[in-house]
Amino acid sequence: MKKILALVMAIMMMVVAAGCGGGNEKSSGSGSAAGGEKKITMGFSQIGAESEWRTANTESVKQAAKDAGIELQFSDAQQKQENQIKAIRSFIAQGVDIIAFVPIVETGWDTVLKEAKDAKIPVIVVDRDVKLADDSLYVAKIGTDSVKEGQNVFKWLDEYMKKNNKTPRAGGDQFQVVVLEGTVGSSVAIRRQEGFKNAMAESADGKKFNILASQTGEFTRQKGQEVMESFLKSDRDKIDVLFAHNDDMALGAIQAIEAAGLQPGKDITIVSIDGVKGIFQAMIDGKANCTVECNPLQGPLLMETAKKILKGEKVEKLVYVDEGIFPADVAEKTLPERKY
Ligand code: GYE
Repeated sequence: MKKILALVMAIMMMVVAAGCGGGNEKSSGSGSAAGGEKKITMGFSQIGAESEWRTANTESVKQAAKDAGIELQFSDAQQKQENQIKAIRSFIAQGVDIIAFVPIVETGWDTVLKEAKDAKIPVIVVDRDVKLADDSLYVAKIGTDSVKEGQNVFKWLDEYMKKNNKTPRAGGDQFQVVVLEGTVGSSVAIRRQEGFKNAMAESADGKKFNILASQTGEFTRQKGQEVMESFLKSDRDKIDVLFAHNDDMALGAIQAIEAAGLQPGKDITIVSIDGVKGIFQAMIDGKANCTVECNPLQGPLLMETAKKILKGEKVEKLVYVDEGIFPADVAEKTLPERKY
């Protein structure tokens, strides 16, 4: 009798255990509707569509949300911080589970992020940096290292000029550099410039370079072309180097340089940042010399981080995505592998 009772109990325990197992599997269905969990809603405020890079960034976020089964409320700010603030307020009012945004500029976010915190909605900063009095207003930042990108631009440039026995076009002992900067007040423009200048100041060869002019081209092809035209109007026969904070501005500038009767990539050495397909083609055509990669494919890491935060898991405060450097001589081989 005792034996039968023990057997019945053992069988019962097995049934219960199996039931629990099934239940667990269901609830760990990583937020997908099929998993029986409530679907996560993310409010995402994007800056706009100023560059090829930005388009790739937007696509990455949208695709990754789909793949992760996250409902994305996507808002395009058309290059205006006030539109981003409005979007974040509307995400709060809707009661989304989590907010992510690309800060167009560094400052001016304290109030709205405090409102998100008070509403207990976690915030992830994507791509660019924010400057806040209280860093606890966001949980994590996913992006790229703009200072390092600027440093890498200078390092590549310094070596390239030496290796190719370049001499200043207008004579003298200094290369004349013009810079097309990104959006005024954006962390990316500030830090890329800082990284470039610091590397120049620290290098033994730093004195061989002079920044002749530096102005914003707002990260767009159109503005890059216009500003390059004005640089060429005053210094056509002096400019040795163009450093563009992004590839799109370099692509616009190439047109201005050709229109001025000069050869881009030869008369003027061109180095920019991002690594979009357009600049790879320009390098293959001999019209640009190097791109320092800035990786826009941040969607998957963003979704993974969002899920961890909502599960109450600890996440890194700052994560940088991987990036490389691509001079013109590897462009042809690399272009087919480029994803953006
Ligand atoms: O380099 C530029 C874009 O914030 C890193 O913004 C990003 C920059 C990127 O529009 O092309």
